[in-house]
Amino acid sequence: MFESLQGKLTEAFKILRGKGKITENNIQDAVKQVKLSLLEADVNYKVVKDLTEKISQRAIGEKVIQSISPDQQFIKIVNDELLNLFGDQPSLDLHSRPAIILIAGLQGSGKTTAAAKLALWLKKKNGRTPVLVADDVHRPAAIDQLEALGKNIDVPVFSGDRKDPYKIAKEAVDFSIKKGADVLIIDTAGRLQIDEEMMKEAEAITEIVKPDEILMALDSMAGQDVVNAAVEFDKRLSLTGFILTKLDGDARGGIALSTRYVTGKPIKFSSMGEKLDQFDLFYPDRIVSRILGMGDIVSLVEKVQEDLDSKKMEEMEKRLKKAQFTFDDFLDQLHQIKKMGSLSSILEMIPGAQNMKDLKIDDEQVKHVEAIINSMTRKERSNPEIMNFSRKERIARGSGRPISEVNKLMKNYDEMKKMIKSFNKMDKKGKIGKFPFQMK
Ligand SMILES: Nc1nc2c(ncn2[C@@H]2O[C@H](COP(=O)(O)OP(=O)(O)O)[C@@H](O)[C@H]2O)c(=O)[nH]1
Ligand SMILES: [Mg+2]
Repeated sequence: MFESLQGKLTEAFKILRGKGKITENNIQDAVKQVKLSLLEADVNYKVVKDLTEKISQRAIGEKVIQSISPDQQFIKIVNDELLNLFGDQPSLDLHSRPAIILIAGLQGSGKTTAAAKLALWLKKKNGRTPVLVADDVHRPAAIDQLEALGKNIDVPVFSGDRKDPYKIAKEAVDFSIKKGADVLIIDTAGRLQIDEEMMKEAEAITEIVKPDEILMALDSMAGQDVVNAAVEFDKRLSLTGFILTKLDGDARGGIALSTRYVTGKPIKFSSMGEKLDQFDLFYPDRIVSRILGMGDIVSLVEKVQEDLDSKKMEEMEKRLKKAQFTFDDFLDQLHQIKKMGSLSSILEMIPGAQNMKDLKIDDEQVKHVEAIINSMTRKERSNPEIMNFSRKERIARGSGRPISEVNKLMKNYDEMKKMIKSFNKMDKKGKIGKFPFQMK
């Protein structure tokens, strides 16, 4: 999977190989090649635009690390931004008894196969007792197919009267309760294209059984119009996520990279083969490392950056004593916070910061602040006093945040600087030894 995208991205990384450092000039060629690679892999143009803007902003803003070459540093940036695109490891909501999962999607997308694979996965990996529901009544062969798969994995299949999808869905719930099953997986009908009748049927089944999870099977080898289908299904059914299927084929990557961005809904499972156990949770880091094929380099850069982090903390302490505090420091602090978990939970742990909880700094805001600082040039970060209106305007554009937020950050920065001065004073009196966000 993703071989061709991987090959093209490697070309982009080569552009920076042998260069002394990343500069605003040489980065443009590499970013352009990344853009072309993604477009050729059928990634939605909006996704490509957003992703490459972020990559470019970060690459320009990134500090040079002597022991890492520019291409390695660039690979890490692309890696991180791809990971951001997929978001955190998604979770499943299967707490109700029985929990109900509805599988929807276009015909041939792999619904029936995925339903059986999911049943096996829940049984084997989670100790659940699933029941499969054959609710695709339009093609009798579909019911037979699910029954055969069920037999194969030793999971009961309910097909009721094999005619009325609503009645089957209703009766299936009673059936599973009687059977003592704790999870129900409903396989529904699909069409080759979005079809009003099919949507209405899926909507009505959803109304009847109120599923905990509504997952759409997405053929990762299909063309870009599948992303539009995903948007439509989500509009009508309020999906809770996707199952990416046929990842064992020569998928170009477009579907995988576009759906999360376009719908905002996570990919929860990946299905990669004809065998029923070739199915697992979707792990963003694994898929990104497949797309880049650069796992070793990514871990190398991570390691170097971690080592630098501890050195940086020491340096920071020195700078704080002198009350020098740049946006680079600000960003470092933010990264430390992100590594440690949410800001509010950290504030609770800091002596003397309890009353800061009222500040209600939410993690979303932290992300915005990070986006703004990432859009600053290196010079702006280390000399915040050079900030003027046109710089702020550019930063606002680059980070996708309103200029009022940039102004607010500048104000916060000034306050932070003042606060550090007073912390240093307190330090001398022996009251607070460390800057609030620092933990050792
Ligand atoms: N190679 C491969 N084939 C798959 C995968 N999932 C499904 N298929 C095949 O794709 C075809 C359609 O799958 P099916 O589950 O019947 O799709 P449905 O129409 O959405 O229910 C069948 O031939 C499946 O064997 C997969 O992950 N990898
Ligand atoms: Mg089917």
